[in-house]
Amino acid sequence: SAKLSPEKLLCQLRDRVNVTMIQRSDGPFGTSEWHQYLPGKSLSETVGHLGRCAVVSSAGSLKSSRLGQEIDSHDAVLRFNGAPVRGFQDDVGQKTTIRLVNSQLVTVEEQQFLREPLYNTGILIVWDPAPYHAEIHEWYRKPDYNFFESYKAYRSTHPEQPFYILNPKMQWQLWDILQENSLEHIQPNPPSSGMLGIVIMMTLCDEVDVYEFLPSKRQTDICHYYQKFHDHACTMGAYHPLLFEKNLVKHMNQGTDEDIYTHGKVTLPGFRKVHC
Ligand code: NCC
Repeated sequence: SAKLSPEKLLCQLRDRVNVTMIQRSDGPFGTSEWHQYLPGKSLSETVGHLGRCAVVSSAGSLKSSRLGQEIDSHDAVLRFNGAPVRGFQDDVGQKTTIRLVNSQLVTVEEQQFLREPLYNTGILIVWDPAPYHAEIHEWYRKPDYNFFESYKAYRSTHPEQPFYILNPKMQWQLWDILQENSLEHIQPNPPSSGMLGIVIMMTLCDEVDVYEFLPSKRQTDICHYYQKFHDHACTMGAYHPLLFEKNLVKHMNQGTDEDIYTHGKVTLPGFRKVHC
């Protein structure tokens, strides 16, 4: 039910969604205290120019997919939250270049987050649901989860590991495009980590392969490939507008329906390759 052509939609995403990380110049982060915590280099400086990238959803349908080698053949791999690789390499690969985590994990599961070696690989990015188009000051005073202390604690113990805070502007710029391209009203909740990660990789890479965001023939109610927990809402969405995100991604897919069915794979162009 998307209204724009795939080409126009890609241009809208490229031109209206500002993927930036919190910097020292962002209002409340301009203090000398924050100065010692925020990474000095920008994300694009840290990762460099990336060619082919993979985004690996955490869906249960990755189980028994044997996609590991294919995923690892990419220049960079993005994973989400606590999604493990150890013990699951055959299905999800072992490379982790970027891990996008939500602020709930960093706060509610703080002890695990600070201790689990899983988080010590690659570049970390944390995001927090902000009020609709809120100013950065307003969000800073009232984040959805107050993850700032946990972020600082992690930075103190792992000063060499790049760890960014996603600028919350992005989530609503993306949500607006989701809403404009859907016939129904979407609940005003931010996009899922999955959708945010896809757009982050589109800004960094020439081409992005997304695995099991659109479910393959292995579609299942098992929520995650790493847990025995069943919930239909994991694939369809409850809080996040996941169904609308999936429709949008399907609409922009440059790969084949066959690739979705057999590999759960969607191919999207990086914004550098989009000509408007
Ligand atoms: O489950 P979650 O998501 O960590 O999954 C990461 C992304 O993978 C895609 N996904 C996942 C499962 C599935 N069956 N199909 C999928 O397409 C989604 O795009 C999803 O975003 C999140 O988005 O951050 C989320 O985080 C969890 C949870 O907070 C973390 O795993 C940390 O424990 C949320 N679950 C709960 O709060 C119970 C989930 O709603 C969203």
